[in-house]
Amino acid sequence: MATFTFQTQACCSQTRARAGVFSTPHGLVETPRFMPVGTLATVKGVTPDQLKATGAQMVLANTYHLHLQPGESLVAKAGGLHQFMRWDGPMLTDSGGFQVFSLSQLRTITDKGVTFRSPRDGRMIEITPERSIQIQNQLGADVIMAFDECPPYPATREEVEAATQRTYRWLERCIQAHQRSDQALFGIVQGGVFIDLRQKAAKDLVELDLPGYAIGGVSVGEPGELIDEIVRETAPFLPADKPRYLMGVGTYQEMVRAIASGIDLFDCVIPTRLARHGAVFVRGDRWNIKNNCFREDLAPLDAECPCYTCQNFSRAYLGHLWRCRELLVYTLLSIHNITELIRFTQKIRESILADRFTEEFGHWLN
Ligand code: PRF
Ligand code: ZN
Repeated sequence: MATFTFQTQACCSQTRARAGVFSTPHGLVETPRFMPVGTLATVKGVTPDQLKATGAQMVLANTYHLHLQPGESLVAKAGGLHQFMRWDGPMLTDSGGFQVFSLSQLRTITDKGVTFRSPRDGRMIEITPERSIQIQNQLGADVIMAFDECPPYPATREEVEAATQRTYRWLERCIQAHQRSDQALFGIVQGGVFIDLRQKAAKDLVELDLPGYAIGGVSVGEPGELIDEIVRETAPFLPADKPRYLMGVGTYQEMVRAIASGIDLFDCVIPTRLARHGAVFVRGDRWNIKNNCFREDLAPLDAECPCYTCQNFSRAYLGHLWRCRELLVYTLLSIHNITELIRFTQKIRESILADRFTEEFGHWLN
């Protein structure tokens, strides 16, 4: 079954960075690459056509949110997630485990699964590994994620070890429950900040020979240096011929450093969330469009940015829309921010292909 393949096109001669192509039933993903998040089957404020123009290839959605509303049965009835939201490119769904832990109250975790109170209507909901896979099979994304337990930070070694072992037992059940060969099930490495637990988890996962692997449980409040160390010490244990995905990470610096350790895929809500607060990424920096210094500034956000926003509108116009609370500003800032983060990973990709990664991006690594 060669529905999913990952081919390495180039490896950096000085770091573990690599450029590759991940092939899915809905098209190719050129790596390294940032994936925009469309939690509720929409990347907030952006139409699919606009999303395509940002350079987005794979887009993420969330099992937890879509199960709560509108429910996987409706999505399946509509023809699956691709058809429902009209995104014809590659898609990935997260399993819901992490979202239950971070978003719901009154949750109880047992070996069986997780029970929590719906924030919508207060009824009790149970998600087990089998249920998560069943829901993801119904949603129909190209890549589906294992149901995992992401321990908080800080947590004791005993707590993290128990969560990591449970995540492994859950993964075995996910593999058993998975029904569709046109969907790739990725395993998730947990292990908190304990490097030996991470490495053991990675080795155990690799034996299951999955089509891709993720590193989860990072960027949950630990210092940035720990994220770098966890990724640096874990990624080498994951197979070179499968994609590696660092979950929930998407700042410039974290991405460059993780790419240098061999990570291929990233996702983060940051471009759209910041846009809703008026914040924009401009060439490695973060500005706010509300700032008075932009009031009469007729330049685009970034003269070198190819996005629709920068090709058509000035900082003064965007600031004007913001001050008038015009809805269009969310769309325009989101388009720019998504384009910017994807373009950043795309430029890194090109530098790896030319073996110029450390020359061009080395200043991010120290
Ligand atoms: N597990 C899952 N999704 C995630 C995470 C995780 O650990 C994270 C942690 N950064 C983000 N999204 N399933
Ligand atoms: Zn732009």
